[in-house]
Amino acid sequence: MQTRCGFIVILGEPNAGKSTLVNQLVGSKVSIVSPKVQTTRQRILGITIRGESQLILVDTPGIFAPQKQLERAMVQAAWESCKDADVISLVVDVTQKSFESSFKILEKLQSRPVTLILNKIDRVKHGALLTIAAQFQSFSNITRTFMISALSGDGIEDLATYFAQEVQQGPWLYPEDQLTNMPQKLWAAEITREQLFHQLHQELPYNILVETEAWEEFENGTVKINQVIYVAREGQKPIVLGKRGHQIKSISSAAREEMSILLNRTVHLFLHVKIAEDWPNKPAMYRLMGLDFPT
Ligand SMILES: Nc1nc2c(ncn2[C@@H]2O[C@H](COP(=O)(O)OP(=O)(O)OP(=O)(O)O)[C@@H](O)[C@H]2O)c(=O)[nH]1
Ligand SMILES: [Mg+2]
Repeated sequence: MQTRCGFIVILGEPNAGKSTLVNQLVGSKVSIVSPKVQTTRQRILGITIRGESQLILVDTPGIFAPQKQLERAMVQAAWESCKDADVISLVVDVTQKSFESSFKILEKLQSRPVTLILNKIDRVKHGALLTIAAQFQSFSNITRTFMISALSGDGIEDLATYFAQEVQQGPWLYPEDQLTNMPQKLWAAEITREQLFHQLHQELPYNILVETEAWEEFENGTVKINQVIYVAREGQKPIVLGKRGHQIKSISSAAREEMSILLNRTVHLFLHVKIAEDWPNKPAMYRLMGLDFPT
């Protein structure tokens, strides 16, 4: 068999549906998803096979005008993913009122060929979709346009077939059954962070970092996972804990349940909230997330 393999970078504004798309293509949850912007913080690989092609999908943090250090690190990670990409794709949320931010991303990519992915088509009428597609016509670096719903899976297989043709001939870089490059401990930290994004509000999820300190497997098949939730200021701790620990219990049980389902075994999850004063400005903390401190 003449195999093919390549890196397909998934770029887009925050909340465009990049992680949803990667999970849908891989057929498993490799990257966390939330209704809030800036959920994904680092580059995450989702690996999948179509025919003779191994597609290495690179989920990235959303691209926007960053202000804070963490935001700058995230946007930097997204752009750096393009360096060794075989295919660059741009996911656009068609429910947005303006596509200016997506146009800016396309301009920055200059002459590099881009696959345009219009996402969330389940939310707009067909006529409106054609008007939106027309707005991207002036970008001559767009090689193909796909219209999909990452959520329902509509249009996904045509996209996968296209990616499979676009990657170069060469050996597969990962074992056939590998779905991501993410270490288990980081993956488990992400599952908890997803719950923090779902259950906490305003600025709080953006000031939280989760570290898996210990992952212990027992002979009876159960797993014990210890994690630390770092907040950036003292005042944030009581909010994460909630009244009589109500909030942390709810976060813990939802994360534990999700881990149990995905790992298909019993998980015992222990969460501890600690204060790491002003951690978003501390380079050492970035390593825990797999991010470089912004330059
Ligand atoms: N209706 C609809 N919602 C979608 C679709 N794709 C994604 N979403 C929703 O859009 C929200 C954002 O999805 P994500 O996959 O987290 O978006 P992202 O681009 O990875 O976001 P960041 O990581 O923050 O940059 C979630 O609430 C998804 O359920 C779609 O095709 N249709
Ligand atoms: Mg994401």
